[in-house]
Amino acid sequence: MKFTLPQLPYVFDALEPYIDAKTMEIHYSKHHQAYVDNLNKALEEHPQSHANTMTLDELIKDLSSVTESIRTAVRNNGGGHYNHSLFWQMMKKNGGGEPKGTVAEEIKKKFGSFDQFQTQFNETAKKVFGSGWAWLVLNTTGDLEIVPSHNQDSPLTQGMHPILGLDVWEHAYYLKYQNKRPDYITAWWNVVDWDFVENKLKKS
Ligand code: MN3
Repeated sequence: MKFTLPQLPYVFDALEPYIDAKTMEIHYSKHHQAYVDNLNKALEEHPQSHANTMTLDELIKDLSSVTESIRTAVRNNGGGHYNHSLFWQMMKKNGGGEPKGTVAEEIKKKFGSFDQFQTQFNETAKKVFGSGWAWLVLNTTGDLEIVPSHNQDSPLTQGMHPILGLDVWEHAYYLKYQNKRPDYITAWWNVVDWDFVENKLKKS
């Protein structure tokens, strides 16, 4: 199976001023492309591997069944491809605000209020040491939970379903925010696509 870069659902400057056009362009067309290319390369070098017959979801869900010699490459690059493909869809121009519908109800039920949820999510995102992500997931018992992940690991590998995720790798914000990750996190809430999150929750 040959993987390809999915179309970005908006133009590079759509999320300005919160996410600048240059960062979006490099993040999508260089970083994400590299994950796709390196995933394909690892699989091509092992044409006999069962991994070549698996979908991206299957690879990430079932990393342990991937041939050991390419498991790390699939974990990092397949994870990068999977996470970024989701991340682009979790944002939109004129997004943000507070969620409605099921997501809003479930967040309130689990975290007490949207503010409390946001505070806890922000803390998790700030505390990721080095490169990684902060996620809102449906955990293995079907509850909402906020979890971090390192590098390009996906909660999917742990049997959880990511509903919303924030890339806190420096490549996601350094051009505009430099060392000020908290400012990037605060700005990012303005572009969250809660409709996508709602649909993701219903399908998970
Ligand atoms: Mn990234």
